[in-house]
Amino acid sequence: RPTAPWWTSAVVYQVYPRSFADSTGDGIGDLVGITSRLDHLQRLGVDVVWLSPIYLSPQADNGYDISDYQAVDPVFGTLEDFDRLLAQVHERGMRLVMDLVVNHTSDEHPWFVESRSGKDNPKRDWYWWRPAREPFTAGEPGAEPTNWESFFSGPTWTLDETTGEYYLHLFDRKQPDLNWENPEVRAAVHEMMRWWLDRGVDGFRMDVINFISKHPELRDGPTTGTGGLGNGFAQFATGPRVHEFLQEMRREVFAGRTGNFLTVGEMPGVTWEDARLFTDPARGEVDMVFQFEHVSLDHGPGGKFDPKPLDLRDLKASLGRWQTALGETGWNSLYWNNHDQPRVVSRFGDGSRESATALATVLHLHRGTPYVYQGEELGMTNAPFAGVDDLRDVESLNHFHRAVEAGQDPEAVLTALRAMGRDNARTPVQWTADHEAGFTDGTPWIAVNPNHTWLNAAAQYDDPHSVFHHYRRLIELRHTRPVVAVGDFTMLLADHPHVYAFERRLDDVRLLVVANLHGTEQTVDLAPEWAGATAVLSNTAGHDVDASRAILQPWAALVLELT
Ligand code: ISL
Repeated sequence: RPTAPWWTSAVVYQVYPRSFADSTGDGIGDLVGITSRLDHLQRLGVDVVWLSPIYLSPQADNGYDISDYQAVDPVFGTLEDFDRLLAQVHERGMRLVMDLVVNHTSDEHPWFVESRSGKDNPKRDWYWWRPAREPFTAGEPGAEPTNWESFFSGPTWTLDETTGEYYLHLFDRKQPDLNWENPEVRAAVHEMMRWWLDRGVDGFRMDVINFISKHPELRDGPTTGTGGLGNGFAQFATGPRVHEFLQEMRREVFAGRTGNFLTVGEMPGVTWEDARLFTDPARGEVDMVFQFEHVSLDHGPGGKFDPKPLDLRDLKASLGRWQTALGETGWNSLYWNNHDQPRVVSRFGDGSRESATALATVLHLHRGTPYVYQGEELGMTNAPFAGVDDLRDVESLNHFHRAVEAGQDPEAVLTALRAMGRDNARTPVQWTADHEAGFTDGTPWIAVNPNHTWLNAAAQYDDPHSVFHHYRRLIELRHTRPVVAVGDFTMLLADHPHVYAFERRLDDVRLLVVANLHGTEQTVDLAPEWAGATAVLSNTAGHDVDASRAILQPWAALVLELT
């Protein structure tokens, strides 16, 4: 067996800077705040910090709209603050990975300001400009060059009055898509990446990187969207040149550098067949994908804001398929949460400490690289948003206004946003029971969850049964047991509606993971050889393993070992 790369036994921790820790009292988290809390990460034992965007930005999408890739936004601090954070992360034996958002820029980026200034501008072709669709006149309804619906509601095209042409934006109108067909665009991105690596960063998490190659004909998609709009996915996802672009990036940016780097391709909608190509080490594209199949299983026919209950069998089928598909070649990320997803303990759990630790056990015992999203290690929950005024996210606000304009009941729209909205992940980290959860001395940009009075880091440090310590033990298990990192995976009880069970095996070492992901007691029969196994880890919910039968209290999770 070839030696596994370092990141196969690593755990990544995602920091969303706006909501992590505020050192200035302006209510917005910042780099100095992050640096002041590195003890927390070290205690948890994570290997890599992924920093969501800190670059100069109008903050239309909380920094995923960048106007200068080589400057730090003043709300987060200065480049010197960044260098100090990086040095401190390294000092503590961790690595720092930057968010690379290069499918699009901000409309306030100088590249776009130039591009929009005239049809003859040398940077015109750096973005996707198209005239109105025949026979329409620019500005008329239906004149957009394609029928595609934006991820953030409405058409993916906005008319620019200066030249009377439309520009493409898969996300908000303030996030115009770069034209990667143009070699100057690619060279500019490579140069910027080298600049950050020269500064000492350890790699990149690449935002929607499977969208950078579009089919240049830009054809209409099936009209499955809201208000007659279409789905352009087949035209912009995993386009004809995406593998070429990623191989070129690897060569241009990483060739000749020594170090332990990490590249992660965030790829909404990627298939496992394509994921295997993207992460086959022999092809030199990215180290791992970050895919969304398992967090789309509770989306109804109307999409994420039309949620339906999760069927655990679907979750097992999805995660199990990815384990098999990337078993020999390729690598996957493992996550329940990021800054775009509702909190898992509210979504697939029941809000309890037991459900948080049971879900964590299941995820962290899969093969792949686990990601912990800030606050997840505390069991932070969704937020009780009272009304639309409590929401901040551009996706949620756009959806609310369009849905209500289209005649939907505002209360019903809010109910869906409460369950699925991205702001659930973005409330401030709950450090203490004090004023604003110890996040800020001022007024936070988004309300702190009132449950911080009992759900907070300070309360958990001294409690060995806390969610925090359970995550710490799971991370330690991955570091110390090669079977967790690289062992084979076999799903068990695939048809059981409430119990998630699987086996991991490496040479003579076998681990059995059994978790009751339901609020009622469950009894399952195990293969007879497990009768003599020893428990390596369990959460606080009770269980009883007698001979080959396991009786599992609600949300009980255990890991057994056979050697
Ligand atoms: O959460 C989503 C919207 O329903 C996803 O489709 C999400 O937009 C998608 O996974 C891409 O996310 C990334 O790019 C976006 C940014 O808003 C997200 O925060 C980022 O993670 C545009 O840069």
